[in-house]
Amino acid sequence: MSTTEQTYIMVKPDGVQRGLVGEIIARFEKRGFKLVALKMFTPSKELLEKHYADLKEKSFFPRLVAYMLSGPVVGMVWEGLDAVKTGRAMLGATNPLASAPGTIRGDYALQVGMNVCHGSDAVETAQHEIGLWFGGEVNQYKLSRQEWIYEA
Ligand code: IDP
Ligand code: MG
Repeated sequence: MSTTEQTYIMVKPDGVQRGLVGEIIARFEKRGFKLVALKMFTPSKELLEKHYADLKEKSFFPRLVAYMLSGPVVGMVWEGLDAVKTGRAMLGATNPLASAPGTIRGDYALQVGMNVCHGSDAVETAQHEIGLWFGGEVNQYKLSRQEWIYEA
């Protein structure tokens, strides 16, 4: 667990269409995480197949790729203490119906095939995904509010 851990968070096409980009960014900002990369993408099928390579044998894989191709997505990298696990907790469960209120999916989604937002599931996965989407290029800067978020 480190204060410079990074996670890849991506607002999916339904989240973009439903006007949830600002809301999702605001939640990570307010929690205390530092934004180090942000971009809207219209991803290729090949990129999505790489991003979801671990799921390619699943019956829902073609539908998942079609869903992710249905509009632009907004990818971002957030940095901070335990960012990967905390990001997943903020997202909620994969199935929105099993997500607690107060989580992103628990507040804004109902079905697993339309669950608004992606978050990396492990530190190594996050690094792999940041490589895929941003070529590993993230910004380095000091966040002035950091001393009001982390103990000395
Ligand atoms: P995660 O997004 O919570 O990490 P994964 O198991 O990695 O969940 O699945 C990736 C995405 O694939 C999910 O967010 C969801 O959009 C979709 N998905 C997962 N399971 C199903 C399913 O059973 N039916 C349809 N889509 C699914
Ligand atoms: Mg996953």
